[in-house]
Amino acid sequence: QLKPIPGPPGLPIVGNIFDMDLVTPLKTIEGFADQYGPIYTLKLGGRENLVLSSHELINEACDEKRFAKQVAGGLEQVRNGVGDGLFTGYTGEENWGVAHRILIPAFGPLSIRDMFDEMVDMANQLALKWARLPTGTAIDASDDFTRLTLDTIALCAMGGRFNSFYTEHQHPFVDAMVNFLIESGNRGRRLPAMNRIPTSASESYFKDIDFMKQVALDLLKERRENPTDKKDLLNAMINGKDPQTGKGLSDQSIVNNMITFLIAGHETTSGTLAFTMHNLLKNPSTYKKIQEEIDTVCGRGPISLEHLPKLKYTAAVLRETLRLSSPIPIINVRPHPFDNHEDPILLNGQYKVGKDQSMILLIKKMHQDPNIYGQDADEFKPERMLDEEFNKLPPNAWKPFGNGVRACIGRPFAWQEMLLVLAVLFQNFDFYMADSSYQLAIKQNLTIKPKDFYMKARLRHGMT
Ligand code: MNH
Repeated sequence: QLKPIPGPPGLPIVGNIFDMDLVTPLKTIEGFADQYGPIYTLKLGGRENLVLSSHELINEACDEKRFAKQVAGGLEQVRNGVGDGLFTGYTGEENWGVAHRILIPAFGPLSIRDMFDEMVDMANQLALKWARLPTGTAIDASDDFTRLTLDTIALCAMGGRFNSFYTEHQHPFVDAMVNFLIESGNRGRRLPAMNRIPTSASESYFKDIDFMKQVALDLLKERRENPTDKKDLLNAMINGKDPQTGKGLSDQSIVNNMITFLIAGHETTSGTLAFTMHNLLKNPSTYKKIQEEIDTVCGRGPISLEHLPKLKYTAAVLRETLRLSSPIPIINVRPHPFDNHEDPILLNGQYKVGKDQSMILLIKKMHQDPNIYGQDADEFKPERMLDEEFNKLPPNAWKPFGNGVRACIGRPFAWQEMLLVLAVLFQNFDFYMADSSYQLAIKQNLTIKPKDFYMKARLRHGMT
């Protein structure tokens, strides 16, 4: 029995573009989910998308035999800058497979452990900066976490020192990247013909792309001129051969993936850290618990790799933050392009999906599905994410790192970095909201972050 799929009516040809909040499109997409329910249609960029937000439907859409990642809309526009790099490779595209197989070991837990000392270096730079601020300075959390995570990925992955903590402004890569991502999103919502009109926006868009390429090329050139046997991502890309095809990566592919790592490797991690601080400061009992755990496990000496797996509550805090504030709130799939599908393709046996239809999985909304997380689904309660509870969650109920073969390759990297940073920060500082009446607002480009969230840091004892 086919059921009709509701959705905002929109206009002929341009669809729902005028319904969208231009600054925070996520607001509109979530708002329609409240209004139209767990599946609705949204017409953008000349395509009709299905937006799914219940666990029941998203669980079905995560079946990789039937559905696969779709690179469309804003993400397809990101290809203007990073081509067939890992994040933006089309399903089945050869270069994606080659890069994936070459890079999987380089992102594995063993390689990540080797990066620990460099991660410590960066975490200490952040702590030193905050220790030296005049008492009572309001810290823009998203801003300093961006410095931290960008410098960390550049150093650990490709041996570059961006030194963002030593300049008043962010590294110029950040500006170019932010504008590039915002404009990619805008282009993805427009009709293709509109994007061919030269405008000042498109002019600076392509300038930003050239700038990011130059940053990556400089790092590549530097490495070629000063070879090391460091086991990092850049060396894996320069020297690696795909075990399946014997192929290596072209310089163009290396640059595409370097920019991909510089972007994907810092936006999400910094957003998660900023949301984490916000959630802890808004929920004082959780703040107390994380500080106690870090004091007990790490004491006042230097943090070591062995401490990290013992930080059980801290891990739960991160999981709970990723649930409520998924920095990538949406992923896109479509019926698998290489599969002979049942006809018609049905979701839940009742909703018809077109063979080429885009499906927007609203992960952040699913993370508040009361069928999974109960009536208090919108509250910050890390206890529900301690190992025992976490491991009992049904399949595909917690998806901040995406799905299947296209899930995040940087997860162990991000996890190690975030645990370490929280340990260093809570060991050394007491934190306060700069403005206790602050209400969480969100800044969106490819990812979401807290907007205008300021906090204060006071040294607890001398620096450790
Ligand atoms: Mn990451 C893919 C979330 C940290 C590099 N990442 C994804 C996806 C999500 C995601 C969701 C899937 C996107 C999609 O389906 O379109 N990533 C995160 C989060 C964090 C994160 C929440 C931190 C917290 N990611 C990192 C880090 C790096 C990285 C750190 C690099 C060092 N992520 C990637 C790459 C992909 C990806 C590369 C694409 C993988 C692929 O498709 O092959």
